[in-house]
Amino acid sequence: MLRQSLLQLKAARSMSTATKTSLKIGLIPADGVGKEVIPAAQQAIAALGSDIPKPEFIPLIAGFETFTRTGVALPEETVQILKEECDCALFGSVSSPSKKVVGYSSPIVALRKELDLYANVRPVLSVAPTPEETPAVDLVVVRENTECLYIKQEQSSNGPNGREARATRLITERASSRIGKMAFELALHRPAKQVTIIHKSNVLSVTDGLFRETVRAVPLGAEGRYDGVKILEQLVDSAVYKLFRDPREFDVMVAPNLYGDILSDAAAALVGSLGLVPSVNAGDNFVMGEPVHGSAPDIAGKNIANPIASIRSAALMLRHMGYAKGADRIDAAVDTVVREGQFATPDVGGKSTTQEVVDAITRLI
Ligand code: GGG
Repeated sequence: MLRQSLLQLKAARSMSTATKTSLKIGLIPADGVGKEVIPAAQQAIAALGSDIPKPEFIPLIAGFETFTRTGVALPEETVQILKEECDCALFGSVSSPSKKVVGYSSPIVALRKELDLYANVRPVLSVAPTPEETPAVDLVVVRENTECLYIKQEQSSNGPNGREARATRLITERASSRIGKMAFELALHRPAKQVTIIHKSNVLSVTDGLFRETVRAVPLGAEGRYDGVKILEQLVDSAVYKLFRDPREFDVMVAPNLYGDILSDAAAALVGSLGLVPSVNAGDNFVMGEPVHGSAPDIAGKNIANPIASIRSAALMLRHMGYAKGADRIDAAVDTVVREGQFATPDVGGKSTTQEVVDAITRLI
């Protein structure tokens, strides 16, 4: 089944799920529409009944609003509870200001680091008219999550041309190798079995060159494990062009942090809305579901945000932990609601509220 091939990393994980009697899920809605879509995902998980251990939801705070209230964007207590008490988590969306605010730093970037969630796995899949039909878009962006320009080492100074600003871009062998492995593992379980390395090493030959070389070397040290996986590479700019011309050329796309962020938002346009695209932030010991969309302040609080990206992120998180049956039930319910089209939020051309869509999905679960 297509859905099952999306994310089957559990074999490579140490997380033992078989004996759990409860599942502690940290909920961090953060800012804007996060406050509406995370409760939606909670409602979908709660509807699963005995297909997963009894869920226990732990509300946690982070975000720009938390910063304006408390002076801290990611309270230590949130990190501590996630590390010590939670089995997994769901994060909503954050509204970091575009201008520097003294003392503020993005809590999602920090969380990914704190929990060593080194991979952001973003499947982009169009809903087929019937389960048997081949979807027009079925790809996964595997985004490195801990380095690149997102290490946030920026400086400004005055120079002969006025103010100057510089940012350090970090690419390491370790991070490139482990994200490469994640991409190859995913590809192994997908029908097309193809990894495309996204880079710009014709210009950035040192940083992107290292990323490209290291990912390419992953199968060499894997004792034939990835022999059936085809490796391609594509410069990031032409990858975007190809993505829009013929998304079927891509299966698993593995990219440094910034390219992966941009590519996955772009790919979302191919399936109708950012409001449909889920992700998980995954490490070796923890997984956190997160819709790809941001906090959408223009529609926040209006009960019209699309809850599907969050609900699918919950399914992806459960699948990653080995709860395939629960994940399948959520995905099947979402597929039916999307296909039938009776309940749809305005971003995908409908008139329904967030709650109406969640209720329709939950009824089917
Ligand atoms: N759920 C994805 C999300 O919140 N996107 C916006 C984002 O990544 N913002 C980064 C930030 O505000 O720090």
